[in-house]
Amino acid sequence: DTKPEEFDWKRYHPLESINAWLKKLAETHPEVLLVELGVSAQGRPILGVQIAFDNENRTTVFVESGIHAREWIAPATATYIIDQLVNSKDSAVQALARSQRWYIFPTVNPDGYQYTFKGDRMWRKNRALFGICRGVDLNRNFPFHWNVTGASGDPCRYDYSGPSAASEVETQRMIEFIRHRVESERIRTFISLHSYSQMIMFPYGHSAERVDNYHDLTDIGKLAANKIKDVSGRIYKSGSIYETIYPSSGGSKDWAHGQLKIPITFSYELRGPADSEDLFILSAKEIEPTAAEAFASIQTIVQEAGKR
Ligand code: ING
Ligand code: ZN
Repeated sequence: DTKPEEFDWKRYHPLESINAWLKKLAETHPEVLLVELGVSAQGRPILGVQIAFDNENRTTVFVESGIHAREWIAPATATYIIDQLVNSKDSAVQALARSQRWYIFPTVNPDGYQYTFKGDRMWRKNRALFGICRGVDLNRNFPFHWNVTGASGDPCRYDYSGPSAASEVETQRMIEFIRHRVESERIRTFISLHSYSQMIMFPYGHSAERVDNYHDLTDIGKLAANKIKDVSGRIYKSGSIYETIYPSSGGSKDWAHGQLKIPITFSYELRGPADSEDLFILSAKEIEPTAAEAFASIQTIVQEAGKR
């Protein structure tokens, strides 16, 4: 494990190291508050931070990552974003940090993440037990057009949607947390981080039906993808989940948009390696460039959200 003082973006860190770093950050920065979203099925705390400087007029951005255990670049990117918002010397980043309240949860599926370090590197779901198989795909478990397409009813499959909508404690805690704050703290932007495919996507996943602000989200997605091209030259595709990647239902951002009416909702598919058997295993050398391009484009999204 890595001590908080030695935490970096040159390697992937296990759950305990991430949590220790978050705690230390909260202890040493008055604008950072350690937040426990809840406790996982196996009893692990789901930790994240609130970053909030004094600002009466702010809206709130919610960032979720690690819902899929094996997508290690996602928590690495989330911790990079936290570090930038708190420690960047760039005045534009500082202004952006101050313009919002931020909730960032790097590992919303701590049991699964831990298991990818100690058991199976390619595990995706949580670790809830169903007879001979384990795990619900938490990004198929949200209660909005649950289990209508691109999800399985079989607990042995990688995309098992669960025995019922919001059956999982991790899903339930996220739902409660966001629902309680969506009005009072004006959550306007919701971002989830995944890998791999280089995409920036908005709802819906369950059907080709267009969201009410389809044109805004299309524009913002393109601006965000262009930002990445400027920063690193990488090409990210943008569009709705249904049109861009594959039909799927019960994802967190479909729920955030469709049920809670959070207007600006995007999910990222970050980089995967160009040539590897296992596209979830991205070299640690790519953490910094991947996180930097994602953060630059998230700045674009948040700025654009403020204009609409
Ligand atoms: N891809 C996502 C998945 O859950 C996705 C795509 C994102 C679907 C958001 C629905 C909502 O399958 C990966 N790589 O996990
Ligand atoms: Zn994923």
